[in-house]
Amino acid sequence: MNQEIVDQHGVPGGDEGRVRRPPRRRATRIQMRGLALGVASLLVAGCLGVPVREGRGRSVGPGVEEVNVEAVSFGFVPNQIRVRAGREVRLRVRNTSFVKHNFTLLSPDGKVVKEVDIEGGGAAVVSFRAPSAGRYTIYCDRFLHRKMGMEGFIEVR
Ligand SMILES: [Cu+2]
Repeated sequence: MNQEIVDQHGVPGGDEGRVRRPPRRRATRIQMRGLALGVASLLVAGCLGVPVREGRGRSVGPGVEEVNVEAVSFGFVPNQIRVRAGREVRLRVRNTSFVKHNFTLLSPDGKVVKEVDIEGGGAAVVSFRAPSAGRYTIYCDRFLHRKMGMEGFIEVR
């Protein structure tokens, strides 16, 4: 009630904050709508997280390749990893965010090879043997994380 009177009559010396409130609300609503549309289109495109970041296994011993992977909200860095076939691949995954993430590795035929939860600030070593060429999938299985960008692949060749 009090606010309406101030708005209608523009009482001098009235509460400035109250007088200006309606336009500010409208602006916020428009911004929110823009944000929602942006998020929706990114979800459709499936690329709300980090951009493409390429990585390569580096040799750390006979037949062993290692890759450092960072789990962030929401993505893996790198998220397109290349390793050589016939090696043991060691992924050192560090979760540098404050929330729990997960690292799931699927073989080229879609079977779960490894699956591990990593607490915020934690780390895990995910090792697997990649006998032949093919594309392995990596993603985080936490609710909606994959949709928000936590996915990528490991190309064995
Ligand atoms: Cu996650």
